[in-house]
Amino acid sequence: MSSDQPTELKTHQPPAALVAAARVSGMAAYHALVAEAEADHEAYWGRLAREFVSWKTPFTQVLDSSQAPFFKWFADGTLNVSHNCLDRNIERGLGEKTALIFEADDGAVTKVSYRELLAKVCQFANALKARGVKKGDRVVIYMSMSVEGVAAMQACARIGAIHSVVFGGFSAQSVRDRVQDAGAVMVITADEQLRGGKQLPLKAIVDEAIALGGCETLKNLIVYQRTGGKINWHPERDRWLHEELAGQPSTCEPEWVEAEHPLFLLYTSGSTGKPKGVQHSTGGYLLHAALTTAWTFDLKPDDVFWCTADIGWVTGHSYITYGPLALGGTEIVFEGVPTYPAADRFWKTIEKHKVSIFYTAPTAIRSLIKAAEGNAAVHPKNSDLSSLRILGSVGEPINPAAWEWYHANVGGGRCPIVDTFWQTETGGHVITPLPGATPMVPGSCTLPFPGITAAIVDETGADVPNGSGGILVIKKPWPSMIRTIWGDPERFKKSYYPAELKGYYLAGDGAIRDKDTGYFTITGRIDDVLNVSGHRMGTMEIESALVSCTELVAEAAVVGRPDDTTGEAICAFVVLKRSRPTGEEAKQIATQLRNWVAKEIGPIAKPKDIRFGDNLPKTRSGKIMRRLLRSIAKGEAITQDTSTLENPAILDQLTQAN
Ligand code: 6R9
Repeated sequence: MSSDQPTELKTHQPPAALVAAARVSGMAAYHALVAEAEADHEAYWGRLAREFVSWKTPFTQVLDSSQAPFFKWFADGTLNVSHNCLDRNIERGLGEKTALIFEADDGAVTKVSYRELLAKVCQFANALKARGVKKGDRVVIYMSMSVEGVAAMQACARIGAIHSVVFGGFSAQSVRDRVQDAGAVMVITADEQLRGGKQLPLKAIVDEAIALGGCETLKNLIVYQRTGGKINWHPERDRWLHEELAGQPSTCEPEWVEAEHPLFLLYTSGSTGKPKGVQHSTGGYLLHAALTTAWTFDLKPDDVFWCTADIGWVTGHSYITYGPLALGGTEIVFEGVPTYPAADRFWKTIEKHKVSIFYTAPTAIRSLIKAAEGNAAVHPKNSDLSSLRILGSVGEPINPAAWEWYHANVGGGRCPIVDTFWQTETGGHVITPLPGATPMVPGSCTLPFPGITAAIVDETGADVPNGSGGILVIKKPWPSMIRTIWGDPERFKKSYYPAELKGYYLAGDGAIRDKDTGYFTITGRIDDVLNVSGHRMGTMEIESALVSCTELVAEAAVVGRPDDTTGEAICAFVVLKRSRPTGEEAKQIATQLRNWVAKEIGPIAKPKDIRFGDNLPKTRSGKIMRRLLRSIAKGEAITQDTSTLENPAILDQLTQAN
């Protein structure tokens, strides 16, 4: 994306009417907040924690750095997240307000008020307690988008159980690994999920995961009946959700937990090894989820908010299950896919529910641009999108061309786009425009959220001047930061607080700040993490999945290459145990390996390209030279120094292989 650096692009000012009414109104207000945080970091966060969160016992200390980098926020305060999201809104008079608008795959709509959602969550919480789930227990949730999925998360929060949602596209092996690592006592799933008119298995995958072994901590499996499709039943272990809920009281005293009590684990990919369980807190996490929903999305009482992410990703946690509900908002929970029944589903759904704030991923926008260019009938201009006032983007850099299209065709030229940079580990937005303040430059996530001390440094932790790229860090701790990696505090320290970076949080992305504006542009991961359609995947993870096909594969190296639609595409270079296949046979084996990876990790990890070689380019010391593989994958001429290569001839072979 070097050809479209933001400095050459025009700046878009937020519309005056929006600025006038915004929660953070104008750049002066933004700078005042930044200055307040700079003057006294703790006082600033303490003030906001009192304003945005309701505490059972007020905290007396904001930040405890005594065991850095294991920071504690608001540690002696107690609260309950589900009380903040539900009861508190009812106390404010919002009981009859719609909390969730469930838009099913087939277009059926179910509206759930705050009062109804509270009753459902309480029943669910009581059902979990009846099965022996208690504070601190881990519960894996493997469900598609549903009211029940949101309620399951809130119910865990209500009783102090720690949820770990696993995205419905992950394989049995991945489910097993997560259940095992978390030591989960329960899995909540559905019989099947509905996506794009198709019924896809969920319960059957959990059965398979358990059959793989290693899930000894698991006592119960609760199954939400979504489709009524045929499933196997293990009466000693499996329970229907509707039977568990029947007869449970619709009130449940919240479990008041300490602010540092873990709210959830969410597994995400890193540069080495298996996915790691990112652990989030209760108090600090809730504060940032609520605060960013208020300031980045300017959420107001009349808004209809729609975040299209899945609850299996952090975006679904912060901007479906927690942030909007903490503010008493009304939001869409969407079960389907953007292309069903046609590629105008997003636009028709915005029109149908008069959505005013719409938050999606660049990969979805790019594929809908393609669809609209190929078929005028699904172009957003055929839908009434006048209810929209703010648009958002998340998950990967949005290229300026997609930004401009989104702005003009979806936002009618009048809606600011908040390009929100953040990570599973950060809990909420860390660099983002504020819609009623920040002038926007397409392709740039602009400026740090007030109170987030984002900066760009070199390998020694020294600041680099604007205009020079470097490593993105966050200098001071912030309330919603990752607390640890579940069961592996050493890995937490090594991954995020490496000794050479002076105690700064290492994000894992490269970035550059504009010389004049100081605006940040993310240049991509600096580790071995790929971003495919906004999904994070470790190259090592895919490599180990490939080599675990021991019958066929001797060695594999995985790299990313740019892709117009998915951002990055997965490219695998594979050495087989047998001779190098060509033609039809190569195609067949490639298909077999793709399916293998889908089984090991999930379909999202299937390599797009698989190339076979007699060997891989290696240095004399035996290191695979991934930078050469990246050039080959991109189809670039190799200009790098190859003198340290042991086997230079392999480059020609891999370049030609397909
Ligand atoms: C929220 C989420 C995190 C990684 C992150 C970065 C990329 C996310 C971005 C962005 C550029 C943005 N990323 N948002 N890159 N601009 N607005 O996506 O969390 O799944 O943990 O991914 O995604 O590379 O490090 P997660």
